[in-house]
Amino acid sequence: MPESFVSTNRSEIAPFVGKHIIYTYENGWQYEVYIKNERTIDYRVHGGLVGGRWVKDQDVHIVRLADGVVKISWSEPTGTCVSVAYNFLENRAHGATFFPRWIELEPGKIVGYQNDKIELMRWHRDAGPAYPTLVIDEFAAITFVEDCGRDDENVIACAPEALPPGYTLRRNVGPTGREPVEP
Ligand code: FER
Repeated sequence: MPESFVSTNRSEIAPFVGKHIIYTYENGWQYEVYIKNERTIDYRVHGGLVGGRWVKDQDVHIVRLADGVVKISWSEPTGTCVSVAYNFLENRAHGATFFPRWIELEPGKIVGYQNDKIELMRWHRDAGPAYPTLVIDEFAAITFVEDCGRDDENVIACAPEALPPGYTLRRNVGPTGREPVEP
């Protein structure tokens, strides 16, 4: 393994593996994430700078911070780095995303299905410009949560625009985030 995952503790993060969530940042950017296993997420971007982007099999580091609170961090083939803390007790999240300058200049280059163009992404990453880094630091409200179990390739399996209308509007979290989630 090229990276160390020394913080990974399988039993501590077991409650989070399989979670599938939809959340919207206060700046309006909307994301959907499936925690596929202890090392991997799949995700789609439904709105914002890179709406239409979707990614499977992103290697991540997952750590438990407290009961119901998990932090997931990763570095992408584009050079973007992300660290997001999800609080499932209050259904809130906080993400810090560090975008290279080339993505801020031309966000369209990373839209679409990344897995078909990993080498191109690495090429852009190395071509840059990398700096100055664009830091996006935002809170988000989680509006949908379900448990899909581990390693299910069908949870995130198509482009955001191929989903049925209203897909991201289904919500099972109340307005304060603290109401019980429907079974
Ligand atoms: C998130 C914030 C940013 C997230 C993904 C990103 C999966 C990735 C951004 C990018 O690659 O452009 O909460 O969740």
